[in-house]
Amino acid sequence: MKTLWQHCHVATMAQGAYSIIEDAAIVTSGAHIEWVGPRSELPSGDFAAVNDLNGAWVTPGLIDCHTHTVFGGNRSDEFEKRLQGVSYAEIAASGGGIASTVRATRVASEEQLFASAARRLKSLMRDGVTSVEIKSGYGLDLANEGKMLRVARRLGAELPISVRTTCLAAHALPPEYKDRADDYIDHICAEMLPALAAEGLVDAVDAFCEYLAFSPEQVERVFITAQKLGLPVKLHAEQLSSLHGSSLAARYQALSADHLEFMDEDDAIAMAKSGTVAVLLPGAFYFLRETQLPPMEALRKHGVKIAIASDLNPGTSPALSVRLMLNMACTCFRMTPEEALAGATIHAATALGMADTHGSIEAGKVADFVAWQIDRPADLSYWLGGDLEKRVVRHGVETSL
Ligand code: DI6
Ligand code: FE
Repeated sequence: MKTLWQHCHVATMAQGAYSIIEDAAIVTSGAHIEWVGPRSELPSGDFAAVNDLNGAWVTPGLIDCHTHTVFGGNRSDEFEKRLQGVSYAEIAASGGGIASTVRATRVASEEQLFASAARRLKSLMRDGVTSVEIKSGYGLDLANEGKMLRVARRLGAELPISVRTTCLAAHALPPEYKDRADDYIDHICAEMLPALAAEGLVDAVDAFCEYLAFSPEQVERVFITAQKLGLPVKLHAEQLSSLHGSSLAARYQALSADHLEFMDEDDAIAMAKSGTVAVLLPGAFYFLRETQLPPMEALRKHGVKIAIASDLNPGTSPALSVRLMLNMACTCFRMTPEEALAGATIHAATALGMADTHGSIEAGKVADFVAWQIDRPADLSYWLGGDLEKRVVRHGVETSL
């Protein structure tokens, strides 16, 4: 069953650039793209349906490659405190921060977590997101990390969005392990990761490498376990200080290292060598009112692929729009709209290990795309949020929310 989509321009995002085809046509066959090119070269064929896109600009479906969408409660109370001058680190040290979300997540039922996460996810989807990564990391014990990951899987099964799960058990120290971080890491490696992986709940393994979380040595033990289980790794690194977690991630061929404000040029060289994607999270930078900028010139100079994601989480980035993140990537990090869009499509797909099938509009890939009623692709990082007129196609089928 072939479907023709025409009267559009396409920013294919192949090779990480707009790679524009004007007056284009797209042929989908089932869930896949069979052909894309200038309409004048459209191969003849029988189409079960012909869709007029009314002059839209078509881009790949947006991919949000770093989120903590599943969590209990929220932390707008801490937001108010921070605005009165209390720092994120001080709030964390006094039992708030991640620990307060852990408490709220542990007491929430799977049903409650599903309902609140579905609301947030639908907000991202209304903004053109067709694939998302969702991390655990607010359960911090086997039962509750499993609960979070099952909710993430269920979101992917019940909503028209592809979900990649990441186990972030090494996000913070649970209260049961106070002052025993090494014991908690042992528990993650010996019990939690093997059990969660055996249940098929884990697509990748992440950790928070930071002075207020886990050391590079502790992270390395988690990576070694992940490797034994055949799972790819990624890392929260260099967000608040420089521990060279990004170089460590590169040594383990990590899919990505994320945040990175405090990384240096040697880290960039290591990441370029291993093909580790730099995932920048402008929402967290903005929301924490950080001033240290990620080293854009070093990343560009060494050819590190750069992705942009929402980091949707209750503490540092309550961001419900990827397009708003594209704007912030441009205004805060001085990225170009083209780099930003590549960061939420093809490079985000690479950061999730799914670039063979997703992230660009090319024959053979999955037919996930958005037809935007905009004047040019830069509009996607120009408007500050809002609801742009669009049609979203996932797996070759137009979705509605
Ligand atoms: N870095 C972040 O920005 C989030 N986690 C992390 O490792 C913050 C999570 C939170 O504050 O709840
Ligand atoms: Fe994060």
